[in-house]
Amino acid sequence: QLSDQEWKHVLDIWTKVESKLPEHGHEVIIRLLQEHPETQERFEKFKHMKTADEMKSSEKMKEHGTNVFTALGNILKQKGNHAEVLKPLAKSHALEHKIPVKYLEFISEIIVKVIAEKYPADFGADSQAAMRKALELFRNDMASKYKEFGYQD
Ligand code: BLA
Repeated sequence: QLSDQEWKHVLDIWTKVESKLPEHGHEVIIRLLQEHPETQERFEKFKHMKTADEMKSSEKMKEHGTNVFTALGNILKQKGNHAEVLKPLAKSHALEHKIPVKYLEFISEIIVKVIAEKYPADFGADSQAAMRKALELFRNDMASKYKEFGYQD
């Protein structure tokens, strides 16, 4: 779990992220698929795309990035009490999309990197560490729900 100070770091930087949430979400998805091409195979609607330019001009991908960052923001705002919000997400990711925890690690690293590039002055070492901790908590709780749903990655 995170301290009050750590949650404050997480939610303060998230306020900045929300000023351009669709753009930042879109960029994270593009970087995930570019840096870890195996993740692209999980997306029926994106797996045919060949170039980063194609991804950049895709409104559908921007929409997915928006959904992802909106969901993540809703989770972070629960400050750890996210069981209810996580359950349907863990269910779809375990049974429908089949997303290994390793891929959640990939996207977590990219989220921290992209935020650090966009907001260097507001996302110092303490804030980065707090965000990493929040994303780790999210992943751990996803992983235990995966087990409940019988998904072993
Ligand atoms: C779909 N992913 C979704 C949806 C949400 C998220 C809200 C739509 C609703 C649903 O199907 O449950 C949420 N996705 C997230 C969050 C993160 C994220 C919170 O990436 C990260 C913090 N999902 C993953 C990862 C992959 C992934 C790492 O967490 C990629 C390998 C894939 N999510 C994925 C796929 C869909 C999806 C394939 C279905 C997309 C579609 O066809 O519409």
